[in-house]
Amino acid sequence: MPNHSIHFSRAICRWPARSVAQGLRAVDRGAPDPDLFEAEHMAYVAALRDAGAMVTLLEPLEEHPDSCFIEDPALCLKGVAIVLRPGAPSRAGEAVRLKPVLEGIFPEVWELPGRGVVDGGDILCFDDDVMVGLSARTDRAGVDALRPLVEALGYRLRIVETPPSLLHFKTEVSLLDPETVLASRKLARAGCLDGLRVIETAPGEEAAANAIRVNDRVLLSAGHPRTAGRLDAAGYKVVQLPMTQATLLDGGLSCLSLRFSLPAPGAVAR
Ligand code: CIR
Repeated sequence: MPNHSIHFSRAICRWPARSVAQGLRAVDRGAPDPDLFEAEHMAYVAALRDAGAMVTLLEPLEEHPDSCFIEDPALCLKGVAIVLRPGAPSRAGEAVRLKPVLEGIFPEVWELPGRGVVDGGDILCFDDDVMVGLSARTDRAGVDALRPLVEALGYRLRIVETPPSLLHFKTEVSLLDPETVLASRKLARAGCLDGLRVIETAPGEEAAANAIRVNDRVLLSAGHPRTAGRLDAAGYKVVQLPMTQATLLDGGLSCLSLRFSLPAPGAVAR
């Protein structure tokens, strides 16, 4: 189905644990406030529902402070959920807890073989291509193990280098439509987006690049008015959401959900 990289009928989110205040961060700019985190997360879930996705909201996992960043332990493609191996040791258990949930939703659940690591935050999916950024959380062994799985689903896999200053590849790039990405100038100039139409975030608004296209709209983190203006001028319907608390943990819009569609029962998705 064309445009399946931007059309989603379902999403899975995980309610932030109270322990989210102890979540990982590269630079400590203060701990997130669990109450405010919850409020922002509720607005995010509501926005996914408004966009037409049926959201499955999972219980919080107190023993995993970063577990609301549910994009990292799995990859959902064409009716298959692939359980990944997150690169941060403290997050390994998230994949273990997520697997049975995915088995209850997806007709097929696969596991990343081997010992390499891959975070979903490093995977940018197009209609026919999957771009994976090597990073501190995603290593060559992990991508080598992932490649045959995504190729079996009909995708080409392309490896790119995530600039070392970024946690994940998608920290500063997101899909706007199957030919267009929103990216920071740093990523746009790194060469890995050559061949794509790129809309750059406005200077000083790099965090806006962690956005998500969901059906007819782009969900964008609030407080980036010039980037919102650029998207608006390019014809995208923009919905702005507060992300002040996830940002304190190096997170953003894409990491807070797994977005996918399921084949109709009995249909072959690929
Ligand atoms: C972490 O460092 O793993 C979390 N504090 C943030 C994860 C953000 N995930 C993402 O961008 N995909």
